[in-house]
Amino acid sequence: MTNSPDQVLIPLLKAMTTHLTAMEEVLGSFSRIDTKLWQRSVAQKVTSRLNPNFPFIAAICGGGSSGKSTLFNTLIRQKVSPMGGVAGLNRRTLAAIPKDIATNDSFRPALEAVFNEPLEPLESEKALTHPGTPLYIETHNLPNHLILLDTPDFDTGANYTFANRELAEKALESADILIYIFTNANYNNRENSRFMHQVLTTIGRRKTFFVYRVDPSFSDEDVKVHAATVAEHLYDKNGSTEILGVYRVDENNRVADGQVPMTVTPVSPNQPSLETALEEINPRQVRFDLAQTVLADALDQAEQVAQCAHRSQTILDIYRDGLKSAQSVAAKEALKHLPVEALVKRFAKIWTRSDPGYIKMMRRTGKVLDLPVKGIVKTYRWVKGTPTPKKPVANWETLSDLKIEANLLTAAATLFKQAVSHRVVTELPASGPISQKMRATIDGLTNTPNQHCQPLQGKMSATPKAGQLELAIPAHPVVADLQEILRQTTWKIISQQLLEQKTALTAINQQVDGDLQNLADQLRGQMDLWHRVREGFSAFLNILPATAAVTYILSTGDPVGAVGIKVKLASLFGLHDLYALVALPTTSGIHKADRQQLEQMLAPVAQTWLNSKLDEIQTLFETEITGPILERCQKSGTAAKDHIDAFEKGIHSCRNRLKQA
Ligand SMILES: Nc1nc2c(ncn2[C@@H]2O[C@H](COP(=O)(O)OP(=O)(O)O)[C@@H](O)[C@H]2O)c(=O)[nH]1
Ligand SMILES: [Mg+2]
Repeated sequence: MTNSPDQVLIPLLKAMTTHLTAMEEVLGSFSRIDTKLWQRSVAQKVTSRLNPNFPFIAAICGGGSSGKSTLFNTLIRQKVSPMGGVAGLNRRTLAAIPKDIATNDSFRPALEAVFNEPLEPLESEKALTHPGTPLYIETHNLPNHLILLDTPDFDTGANYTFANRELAEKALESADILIYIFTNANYNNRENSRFMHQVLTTIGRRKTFFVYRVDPSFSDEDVKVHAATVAEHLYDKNGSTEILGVYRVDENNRVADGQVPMTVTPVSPNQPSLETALEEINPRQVRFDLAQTVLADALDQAEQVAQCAHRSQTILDIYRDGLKSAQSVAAKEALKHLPVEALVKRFAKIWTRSDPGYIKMMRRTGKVLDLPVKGIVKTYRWVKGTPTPKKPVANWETLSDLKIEANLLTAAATLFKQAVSHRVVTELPASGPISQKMRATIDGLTNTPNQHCQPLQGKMSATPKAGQLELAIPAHPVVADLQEILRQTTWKIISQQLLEQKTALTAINQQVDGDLQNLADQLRGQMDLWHRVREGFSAFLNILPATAAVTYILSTGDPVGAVGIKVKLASLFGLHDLYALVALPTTSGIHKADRQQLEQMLAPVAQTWLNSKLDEIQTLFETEITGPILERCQKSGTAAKDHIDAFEKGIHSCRNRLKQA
């Protein structure tokens, strides 16, 4: 046994509505499509109505004083709705409900879902002249499946302030078919046609009866010609198929005086009266047609909405990557002047601790112990072209301390600015796979703007320049509140907290100590490689590792990669100077092969050291500056993705179901 369409479609559409709400909660407004209208339309025109026994709703609509209330009273054969007087008299929808339906409690929730509002009985005629929720009366004079609505004028109000428009719109949205009544004065009114066009065709196409109130001198042909014009305005080209029948009401002063009801006459031969036509409507057929067109339109729109949600989520991802990249760049800047010297000293200490006895003895003579560091400093200054200060050891320690502070704060301030800015501007090495992916994504977003989606909040670009990829990425609206909180946080507090962490940052941590120890062991283990080196070897050993480490680290100019961190051997000094530095203390003592060996051995330890420092600095930056924003990006992105996926699955399943129907 197959499920009926409602058993499948209703839960699917309900779930889609929930996911759509969640998507907008997570990502903010990402689409220009009116998603509230979408949800309302789906609820009113599809989910509430798939019950085959649900009553059929026909709404009388039209401009002010065209005779809506008079027609309503005529069709229910009761004088209930106030007629005449000033235009815009009716401020509420009045529903005439067959007694059977009105007294059947099971229809009430469904009816209220269709109106999207509670439905109260009409107590006095006056109530209709105040705006408010729809009212109803019970009647015996309508076919028992039909509910008839008298709706507020949609065109009253001066200077295009249509006071009733919203009220009318709601009432018309709830109807299965419309009975459009117009006069010779307003049948060609552009604004009225535009409004009706929108109501009838925005989501799904609804069919209409035309009632034309004319001077008795008009021929039926005149009426038909004018009706065709109206049909064309309302439905574009193939409007005639949507018109269920054209009727005329001839002007009659006795009607105006309230003495007799309207006489509604068909304009084509063999055409049933309006009452009969209404009675003969097959609600299930009309509703099925409507549900099909509504669903087809709603699913097309849903697809656009999903695309926009994807877009928004992609922009969020890219923004997060951009901010992370900016953070890496900042960490690298902060690291630029971290005390490489401390690392070198530490290595020298570890090295000498494991010296064989005879070398220890040599050291105790006091000749070489401090030499490495002094030598390095001198060499460094020599290479950089700075004069050697009188007391180098004491001075550079303090100097570099200040430098660390300055660099850390400068880098943090740069990152802070990026984090609160309406867009993040950063760069990545152009060649990596991440850069290529980012560039493709950004190009994709900027080259194919989607008119249904909210436009970007600022300029987005990926520009290759001198081996780098320059990125400009607008901040995603989901972090706006966090950016504001960050803006309110004083920089003074952030900088103080950063500086408190500084000592911990510069201290050589245990992991690096272990690495240095390993390096020392390795060097010792491979000393036979150097056995060809001359007599001065032992002295050279004191200098070599420290010098080489400094050289190596100084020469790795760009340790920061896009998302991960990588050390690359781009020389600060150039390869020539690197060798000059290594070779300087022992000009004749080291061979090319040994140098390469040395470089290979030093690379991992230098890398470990840099990585651990970069990690620490990035952690510090995240704690003090970017953490909440990055976390929001991550969480919102993941949550959005789940809802978008579920929403898209819903579209797919509904389409399958429609195909089977
Ligand atoms: N002369 C004439 N007046 C009519 C006819 N039908 C309605 N009217 C008048 O037109 C005015 C507006 O009618 P009403 O039903 O209140 O229009 P509504 O604003 O569209 O609801 C009232 O004064 C009616 O009496 C008609 O057939 N002939
Ligand atoms: Mg009226």
